[in-house]
Amino acid sequence: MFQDKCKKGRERKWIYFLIYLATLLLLSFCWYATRNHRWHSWIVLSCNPQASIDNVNQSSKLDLLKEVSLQRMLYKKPDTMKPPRSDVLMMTPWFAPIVWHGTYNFDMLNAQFHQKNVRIGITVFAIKKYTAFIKTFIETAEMFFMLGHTVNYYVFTDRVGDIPNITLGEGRQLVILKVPSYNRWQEVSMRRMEMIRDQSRQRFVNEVDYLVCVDVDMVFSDDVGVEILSDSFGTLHPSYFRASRAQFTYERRQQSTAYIPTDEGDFYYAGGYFGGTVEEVYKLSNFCHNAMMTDKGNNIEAIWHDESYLNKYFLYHKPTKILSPEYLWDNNFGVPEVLKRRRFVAVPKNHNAVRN
Ligand code: 5GW
Ligand code: MN
Repeated sequence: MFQDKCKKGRERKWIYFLIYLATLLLLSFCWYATRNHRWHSWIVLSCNPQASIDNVNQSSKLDLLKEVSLQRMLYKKPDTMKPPRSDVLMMTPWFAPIVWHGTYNFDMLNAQFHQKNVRIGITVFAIKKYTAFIKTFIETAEMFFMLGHTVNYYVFTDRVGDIPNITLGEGRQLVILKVPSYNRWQEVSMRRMEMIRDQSRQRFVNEVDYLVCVDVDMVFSDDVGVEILSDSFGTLHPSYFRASRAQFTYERRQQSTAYIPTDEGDFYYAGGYFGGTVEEVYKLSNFCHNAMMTDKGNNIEAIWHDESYLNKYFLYHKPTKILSPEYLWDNNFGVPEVLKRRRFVAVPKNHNAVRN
């Protein structure tokens, strides 16, 4: 009798223990499942080479790859222990090259881009009296800008009749886009983003691979080639490339969408020179235009107009390449030692004459 009781007690203990275990298992399962774990993070596909004869006949994007390869070239070996320039920053912390003379081999880059048959669009705005700058802009671009490549000049203007006839080199053409002119000069400058965005969608995406978006009150005075091309690129502003964060003239009012706090910012990018693939320029110009419209609705306009919004964009969408001030210079600042080339230089303008 006593032994029987003991046996029953032991059995019950076992049952309790098993129930306890089952509950524990159930609870841990629930916990695991709710934590969004996937029991299986892999899938099994059958890839039997014997059975893949059918697959060979199916086309793949990779079958259409074009080979890009260099010919034999003679050049000085890169020195792992010695950077080509030690007086300037050549690479950002997010591994975007900063393009300075002497840091790249142009022949290598040019050969690669040639094989890709790259098409480049350069956008420029000549509204009202700024049509006066178009002739020298294009004439000097014909001497220095992307020589040997396919180039489309996209001239946005309100005065189509003022655009002169200029003979262009082979593979180069001029496209004139008639646009409205805004009264306020700030608006003339800012609306460029909207027009670049709209034309990127409608036209540029079908006609070119890269876009270079620049000011028109400029002349080319040295080579500007494929070394500038990348998914997205900005240019160090000639006035601020040595400046501290505190000196950057970012928008500092929190009410504006262009606001950048004083403890943020990498560089001060110039509004007059940016670019990239059509897709990236579309994203950039769309962001800037939308930010401007939001501010307009709140009766605020960023301190340096489109440039302020561009700087906000590049703070959180880091450019994949950065151009040194060689690519956007103003001779009023002299010629510092670090500047080995002046490739694109501001035309001195009589502000009163041209702005009224
Ligand atoms: C007019 C008055 C004041 C400021 C800008 C304009 C203006 C600019 C204009 O009347 N027409 C015009 O086409 N623009 C476009 O905006 C040009 O492409 C010009 O290069 C660009 C930026 O204006 P900029 O060059 O006067 O600005 P900053 O900062 O180079 O002096
Ligand atoms: Mn300008």
